[in-house]
Amino acid sequence: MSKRKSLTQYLIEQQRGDAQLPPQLRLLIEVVARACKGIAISVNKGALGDVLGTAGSENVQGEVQKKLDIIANEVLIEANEWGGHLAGMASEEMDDMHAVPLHYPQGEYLLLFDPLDGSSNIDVNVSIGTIFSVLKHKGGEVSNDSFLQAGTEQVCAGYCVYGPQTTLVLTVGHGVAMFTLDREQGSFVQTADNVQIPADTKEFAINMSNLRHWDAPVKRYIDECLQGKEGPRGKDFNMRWIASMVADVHRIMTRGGIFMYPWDKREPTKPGKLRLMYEANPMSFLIEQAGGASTNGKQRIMEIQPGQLHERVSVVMGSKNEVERVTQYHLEG
Ligand code: AHM
Ligand code: MG
Repeated sequence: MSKRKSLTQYLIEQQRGDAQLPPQLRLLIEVVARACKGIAISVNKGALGDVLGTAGSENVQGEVQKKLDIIANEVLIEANEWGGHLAGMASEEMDDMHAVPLHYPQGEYLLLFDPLDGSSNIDVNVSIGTIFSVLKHKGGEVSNDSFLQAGTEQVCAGYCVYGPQTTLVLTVGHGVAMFTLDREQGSFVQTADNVQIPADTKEFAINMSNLRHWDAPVKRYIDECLQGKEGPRGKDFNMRWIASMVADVHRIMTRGGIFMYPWDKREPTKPGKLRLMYEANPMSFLIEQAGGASTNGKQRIMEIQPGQLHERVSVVMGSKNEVERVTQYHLEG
Protein backbone atom coordinates (compact mmCIF):
# COMPACT_ATOMS: atom_id res chain seq x y z
CA MET A 1 0.00 0.00 0.00
CA SER A 2 1.38 3.43 -0.88
CA LYS A 3 2.26 5.71 2.00
CA ARG A 4 -0.58 7.97 3.08
CA LYS A 5 -0.15 11.74 3.29
CA SER A 6 -0.52 13.72 6.49
CA LEU A 7 -2.70 16.83 6.54
CA THR A 8 0.49 18.91 6.77
CA GLN A 9 1.92 17.31 3.65
CA TYR A 10 -1.35 17.80 1.78
CA LEU A 11 -1.45 21.48 2.74
CA ILE A 12 2.17 22.07 1.74
CA GLU A 13 1.42 20.49 -1.65
CA GLN A 14 -1.59 22.82 -1.95
CA GLN A 15 0.75 25.71 -1.18
CA ARG A 16 3.23 24.67 -3.90
CA GLY A 17 0.63 23.59 -6.47
CA ASP A 18 -2.25 25.15 -8.43
CA ALA A 19 -4.18 26.19 -5.30
CA GLN A 20 -1.28 28.49 -4.31
CA LEU A 21 -2.49 28.20 -0.74
CA PRO A 22 -1.10 31.21 1.19
CA PRO A 23 1.16 30.18 4.13
CA GLN A 24 -1.03 32.10 6.62
CA LEU A 25 -4.09 30.17 5.50
CA ARG A 26 -2.17 26.90 5.75
CA LEU A 27 -1.24 27.78 9.34
CA LEU A 28 -4.86 28.67 10.10
CA ILE A 29 -6.11 25.29 8.83
CA GLU A 30 -3.46 23.44 10.86
CA VAL A 31 -4.57 25.28 13.99
CA VAL A 32 -8.27 24.56 13.37
CA ALA A 33 -7.38 20.88 12.84
CA ARG A 34 -5.46 20.88 16.13
CA ALA A 35 -8.46 22.41 17.89
CA CYS A 36 -10.68 19.69 16.41
CA LYS A 37 -8.34 17.06 17.86
CA GLY A 38 -8.81 18.70 21.27
CA ILE A 39 -12.60 18.71 20.84
CA ALA A 40 -12.49 15.04 19.76
CA ILE A 41 -10.71 14.16 23.03
CA SER A 42 -13.46 15.85 25.11
CA VAL A 43 -16.23 14.28 23.02
CA ASN A 44 -14.67 10.83 23.43
CA LYS A 45 -14.40 11.19 27.21
CA GLY A 46 -18.13 11.91 27.49
CA ALA A 47 -19.47 11.22 30.96
CA LEU A 48 -15.97 10.30 32.20
CA GLY A 49 -14.85 13.88 31.55
CA ASP A 50 -18.01 15.36 33.11
CA VAL A 51 -18.67 17.14 29.79
CA LEU A 52 -22.22 15.95 29.05
CA GLY A 53 -25.46 17.77 29.85
CA THR A 54 -26.52 21.40 29.73
CA ALA A 55 -24.49 24.39 30.82
CA GLY A 56 -27.45 26.37 32.17
CA SER A 57 -27.11 29.13 29.53
CA GLU A 58 -28.66 30.07 26.18
CA ASN A 59 -27.03 31.26 22.97
CA VAL A 60 -28.13 34.30 20.95
CA GLN A 61 -30.76 32.18 19.17
CA GLY A 62 -32.36 31.22 22.49
CA GLU A 63 -31.11 27.63 22.28
CA VAL A 64 -29.99 25.90 25.48
CA GLN A 65 -26.21 25.48 25.41
CA LYS A 66 -24.66 22.14 26.23
CA LYS A 67 -21.41 21.97 28.20
CA LEU A 68 -19.66 20.63 25.11
CA ASP A 69 -20.98 23.52 22.95
CA ILE A 70 -19.15 25.90 25.26
CA ILE A 71 -16.02 23.77 25.64
CA ALA A 72 -15.70 23.41 21.85
CA ASN A 73 -16.19 27.16 21.38
CA GLU A 74 -13.45 27.93 23.91
CA VAL A 75 -11.05 25.39 22.42
CA LEU A 76 -11.43 26.99 18.96
CA ILE A 77 -10.96 30.53 20.26
CA GLU A 78 -7.97 29.74 22.46
CA ALA A 79 -6.24 27.77 19.70
CA ASN A 80 -6.72 30.47 17.09
CA GLU A 81 -6.44 33.87 18.72
CA TRP A 82 -2.69 34.08 19.31
CA GLY A 83 -1.30 32.69 16.03
CA GLY A 84 -1.27 35.95 14.06
CA HIS A 85 -3.30 34.61 11.12
CA LEU A 86 -6.72 35.98 12.15
CA ALA A 87 -8.43 39.36 12.41
CA GLY A 88 -11.50 37.94 14.17
CA MET A 89 -13.79 35.00 14.77
CA ALA A 90 -17.56 34.54 14.78
CA SER A 91 -19.39 31.59 16.25
CA GLU A 92 -22.91 30.23 16.43
CA GLU A 93 -22.44 30.23 20.21
CA MET A 94 -21.44 33.92 20.62
CA ASP A 95 -23.71 36.96 20.28
CA ASP A 96 -21.07 39.07 18.52
CA MET A 97 -17.79 38.48 16.78
CA HIS A 98 -14.63 37.94 18.82
CA ALA A 99 -11.82 40.31 17.84
CA VAL A 100 -8.25 39.07 18.22
CA PRO A 101 -6.90 40.72 21.42
CA LEU A 102 -4.66 43.68 20.56
CA HIS A 103 -1.57 42.22 22.26
CA TYR A 104 -1.52 39.49 19.60
CA PRO A 105 -0.51 40.14 15.98
CA GLN A 106 -3.49 40.77 13.69
CA GLY A 107 -3.89 38.59 10.62
CA GLU A 108 -5.84 38.87 7.40
CA TYR A 109 -8.44 36.12 7.79
CA LEU A 110 -11.83 35.76 9.45
CA LEU A 111 -12.83 32.40 10.92
CA LEU A 112 -16.49 31.40 11.40
CA PHE A 113 -17.65 28.22 13.10
CA ASP A 114 -20.39 26.13 14.56
CA PRO A 115 -18.20 24.64 17.31
CA LEU A 116 -20.37 21.58 17.92
CA ASP A 117 -23.12 20.89 15.43
CA GLY A 118 -25.87 18.41 16.24
CA SER A 119 -26.09 19.42 19.91
CA SER A 120 -29.16 17.25 20.51
CA ASN A 121 -27.00 14.18 19.81
CA ILE A 122 -24.21 14.97 22.30
CA ASP A 123 -25.69 13.17 25.29
CA VAL A 124 -26.86 10.12 23.34
CA ASN A 125 -23.49 9.14 21.81
CA VAL A 126 -24.44 9.85 18.19
CA SER A 127 -22.11 11.59 15.68
CA ILE A 128 -21.66 15.34 16.04
CA GLY A 129 -19.15 17.73 14.48
CA THR A 130 -17.45 21.09 14.03
CA ILE A 131 -18.16 23.18 10.91
CA PHE A 132 -15.93 26.08 9.84
CA SER A 133 -15.55 28.69 7.13
CA VAL A 134 -12.76 31.14 6.31
CA LEU A 135 -13.14 34.57 4.71
CA LYS A 136 -10.60 37.28 3.91
CA HIS A 137 -10.80 40.41 6.06
CA LYS A 138 -11.37 43.23 3.59
CA GLY A 139 -9.61 45.81 5.78
CA GLY A 140 -10.48 48.45 8.37
CA GLU A 141 -11.41 47.79 11.96
CA VAL A 142 -12.92 44.34 12.31
CA SER A 143 -16.62 44.28 13.28
CA ASN A 144 -19.68 42.08 12.78
CA ASP A 145 -20.10 43.73 9.37
CA SER A 146 -16.69 42.45 8.22
CA PHE A 147 -18.16 38.91 8.23
CA LEU A 148 -21.17 39.78 6.06
CA GLN A 149 -19.74 38.38 2.83
CA ALA A 150 -21.44 35.99 0.41
CA GLY A 151 -20.40 32.32 0.54
CA THR A 152 -18.66 32.70 -2.83
CA GLU A 153 -16.00 34.74 -0.98
CA GLN A 154 -14.97 31.77 1.20
CA VAL A 155 -11.33 30.76 0.77
CA CYS A 156 -11.64 27.56 2.79
CA ALA A 157 -14.38 25.49 4.43
CA GLY A 158 -14.50 22.24 6.29
CA TYR A 159 -16.01 20.10 8.95
CA CYS A 160 -14.78 17.53 11.41
CA VAL A 161 -17.17 14.71 12.26
CA TYR A 162 -16.77 13.01 15.65
CA GLY A 163 -18.18 9.57 14.94
CA PRO A 164 -16.82 6.02 14.98
CA GLN A 165 -13.84 7.76 13.35
CA THR A 166 -12.87 11.43 13.63
CA THR A 167 -12.76 12.68 10.04
CA LEU A 168 -11.79 16.13 8.78
CA VAL A 169 -13.24 17.11 5.39
CA LEU A 170 -11.69 20.13 3.72
CA THR A 171 -11.76 22.37 0.67
CA VAL A 172 -9.51 25.27 -0.24
CA GLY A 173 -11.37 25.69 -3.53
CA HIS A 174 -9.57 22.90 -5.41
CA GLY A 175 -11.75 19.87 -4.70
CA VAL A 176 -12.50 18.11 -1.45
CA ALA A 177 -10.13 15.91 0.58
CA MET A 178 -10.78 13.78 3.68
CA PHE A 179 -8.44 13.08 6.59
CA THR A 180 -8.94 10.50 9.32
CA LEU A 181 -7.50 11.08 12.79
CA ASP A 182 -4.87 8.46 13.59
CA ARG A 183 -5.10 8.39 17.39
CA GLU A 184 -1.80 6.56 17.91
CA GLN A 185 0.11 9.08 15.78
CA GLY A 186 -2.03 12.03 16.91
CA SER A 187 -2.29 13.32 13.35
CA PHE A 188 -4.81 13.61 10.52
CA VAL A 189 -3.96 11.30 7.64
CA GLN A 190 -5.43 11.69 4.14
CA THR A 191 -7.94 8.96 3.36
CA ALA A 192 -9.78 10.39 0.32
CA ASP A 193 -9.02 12.87 -2.42
CA ASN A 194 -11.11 14.53 -5.11
CA VAL A 195 -14.37 13.47 -3.43
CA GLN A 196 -17.27 13.32 -5.93
CA ILE A 197 -20.98 13.22 -5.05
CA PRO A 198 -23.01 11.15 -7.55
CA ALA A 199 -25.47 13.36 -9.49
CA ASP A 200 -28.38 10.98 -8.87
CA THR A 201 -29.51 9.35 -5.68
CA LYS A 202 -32.22 7.22 -4.08
CA GLU A 203 -31.74 8.58 -0.57
CA PHE A 204 -33.17 11.69 1.07
CA ALA A 205 -32.65 13.31 4.49
CA ILE A 206 -35.31 15.52 6.01
CA ASN A 207 -37.08 15.70 9.39
CA MET A 208 -40.36 14.06 8.33
CA SER A 209 -42.12 15.09 11.55
CA ASN A 210 -42.37 18.61 10.07
CA LEU A 211 -44.23 17.44 6.95
CA ARG A 212 -47.46 19.24 7.83
CA HIS A 213 -45.56 22.54 8.13
CA TRP A 214 -43.77 22.45 4.75
CA ASP A 215 -44.42 24.49 1.63
CA ALA A 216 -46.07 22.83 -1.41
CA PRO A 217 -42.87 22.25 -3.49
CA VAL A 218 -41.15 20.35 -0.64
CA LYS A 219 -44.32 18.30 0.00
CA ARG A 220 -44.50 17.48 -3.71
CA TYR A 221 -40.87 16.33 -3.90
CA ILE A 222 -41.06 14.11 -0.81
CA ASP A 223 -44.47 12.75 -1.79
CA GLU A 224 -43.06 11.68 -5.17
CA CYS A 225 -40.09 9.99 -3.44
CA LEU A 226 -42.46 8.14 -1.11
CA GLN A 227 -44.52 6.80 -4.03
CA GLY A 228 -41.41 4.80 -5.02
CA LYS A 229 -41.35 2.60 -8.14
CA GLU A 230 -45.06 3.04 -8.74
CA GLY A 231 -44.83 6.88 -8.72
CA PRO A 232 -43.51 9.46 -11.20
CA ARG A 233 -39.88 8.87 -10.11
CA GLY A 234 -40.03 5.19 -11.03
CA LYS A 235 -37.67 4.13 -8.23
CA ASP A 236 -37.79 3.40 -4.52
CA PHE A 237 -36.20 5.91 -2.14
CA ASN A 238 -34.61 5.36 1.25
CA MET A 239 -34.67 7.88 4.11
CA ARG A 240 -32.01 8.82 6.68
CA TRP A 241 -32.12 11.59 9.32
CA ILE A 242 -29.36 11.72 11.91
CA ALA A 243 -30.23 15.25 13.14
CA SER A 244 -26.54 16.20 12.95
CA MET A 245 -26.03 18.14 9.73
CA VAL A 246 -22.36 17.16 9.80
CA ALA A 247 -23.18 13.45 9.89
CA ASP A 248 -25.95 13.72 7.27
CA VAL A 249 -23.71 15.74 4.92
CA HIS A 250 -20.83 13.34 5.51
CA ARG A 251 -23.00 10.45 4.34
CA ILE A 252 -23.88 12.47 1.21
CA MET A 253 -20.18 13.21 0.62
CA THR A 254 -19.52 9.49 0.86
CA ARG A 255 -22.36 7.96 -1.16
CA GLY A 256 -24.65 10.73 -2.40
CA GLY A 257 -28.12 11.84 -1.33
CA ILE A 258 -30.10 15.00 -0.73
CA PHE A 259 -30.29 16.93 2.57
CA MET A 260 -33.10 19.39 3.24
CA TYR A 261 -33.98 21.66 6.12
CA PRO A 262 -36.58 23.84 4.40
CA TRP A 263 -38.50 26.86 5.66
CA ASP A 264 -41.60 25.74 7.51
CA LYS A 265 -44.70 27.28 9.03
CA ARG A 266 -43.62 26.80 12.67
CA GLU A 267 -41.56 29.98 12.49
CA PRO A 268 -43.02 31.79 9.46
CA THR A 269 -40.88 34.92 9.82
CA LYS A 270 -37.59 33.00 9.83
CA PRO A 271 -36.18 31.86 6.47
CA GLY A 272 -35.21 28.46 7.93
CA LYS A 273 -33.62 26.76 10.93
CA LEU A 274 -30.00 26.42 9.90
CA ARG A 275 -27.50 29.25 9.99
CA LEU A 276 -26.16 30.71 6.74
CA MET A 277 -22.70 31.70 7.95
CA TYR A 278 -21.75 28.76 10.19
CA GLU A 279 -23.58 25.84 8.58
CA ALA A 280 -25.08 26.46 5.13
CA ASN A 281 -22.21 28.38 3.48
CA PRO A 282 -19.32 26.10 4.47
CA MET A 283 -21.35 22.97 3.65
CA SER A 284 -22.41 24.50 0.30
CA PHE A 285 -18.79 25.23 -0.60
CA LEU A 286 -17.80 21.63 0.17
CA ILE A 287 -20.81 20.16 -1.63
CA GLU A 288 -20.23 22.26 -4.76
CA GLN A 289 -16.51 21.43 -4.74
CA ALA A 290 -17.53 17.76 -4.74
CA GLY A 291 -19.77 18.24 -7.79
CA GLY A 292 -23.05 18.62 -5.88
CA ALA A 293 -25.42 21.59 -5.67
CA SER A 294 -26.87 23.73 -2.89
CA THR A 295 -29.79 26.16 -2.94
CA ASN A 296 -32.33 27.69 -0.58
CA GLY A 297 -35.03 26.30 -2.90
CA LYS A 298 -34.80 29.23 -5.28
CA GLN A 299 -31.28 30.57 -5.26
CA ARG A 300 -27.71 29.29 -4.92
CA ILE A 301 -26.93 29.58 -1.19
CA MET A 302 -23.38 30.83 -1.75
CA GLU A 303 -24.73 33.86 -3.67
CA ILE A 304 -26.93 35.10 -0.81
CA GLN A 305 -25.69 38.42 0.57
CA PRO A 306 -25.97 38.05 4.35
CA GLY A 307 -27.70 40.87 6.25
CA GLN A 308 -26.70 39.70 9.74
CA LEU A 309 -24.22 37.40 11.42
CA HIS A 310 -26.75 34.87 12.73
CA GLU A 311 -28.92 34.86 9.60
CA ARG A 312 -30.89 31.69 8.94
CA VAL A 313 -31.61 30.03 5.63
CA SER A 314 -33.62 27.25 4.04
CA VAL A 315 -31.29 24.47 2.84
CA VAL A 316 -31.49 22.00 -0.08
CA MET A 317 -28.12 20.38 -0.83
CA GLY A 318 -26.48 17.26 -2.18
CA SER A 319 -26.74 15.24 -5.40
CA LYS A 320 -26.99 17.72 -8.26
CA ASN A 321 -29.96 16.36 -10.20
CA GLU A 322 -32.14 16.04 -7.08
CA VAL A 323 -31.29 19.55 -5.85
CA GLU A 324 -32.11 20.91 -9.31
CA ARG A 325 -35.45 19.09 -9.23
CA VAL A 326 -36.44 20.54 -5.83
CA THR A 327 -35.33 24.00 -6.96
CA GLN A 328 -37.34 23.64 -10.16
CA TYR A 329 -40.47 22.73 -8.14
CA HIS A 330 -39.99 25.93 -6.10
CA LEU A 331 -39.49 28.08 -9.20
CA GLU A 332 -42.63 26.63 -10.81
CA GLY A 333 -44.40 28.05 -7.73
P1 AHM B 1 -27.34 22.89 16.30
O1 AHM B 1 -26.30 23.66 15.57
O2 AHM B 1 -27.91 23.67 17.46
O3 AHM B 1 -26.90 21.53 16.70
O4 AHM B 1 -28.61 22.73 15.29
C1 AHM B 1 -28.40 22.30 13.99
C2 AHM B 1 -28.88 20.87 13.80
C3 AHM B 1 -28.38 20.25 12.54
O5 AHM B 1 -27.16 19.62 12.78
C4 AHM B 1 -29.46 19.26 12.19
O6 AHM B 1 -29.55 19.01 10.80
C5 AHM B 1 -30.70 19.92 12.70
O7 AHM B 1 -30.29 20.86 13.68
C6 AHM B 1 -31.66 18.95 13.32
O8 AHM B 1 -32.83 19.62 13.63
P2 AHM B 1 -34.16 18.86 14.15
O9 AHM B 1 -33.84 18.46 15.58
O10 AHM B 1 -35.21 19.90 14.05
O11 AHM B 1 -34.38 17.67 13.28
MG1 MG C 1 -25.30 23.61 14.05
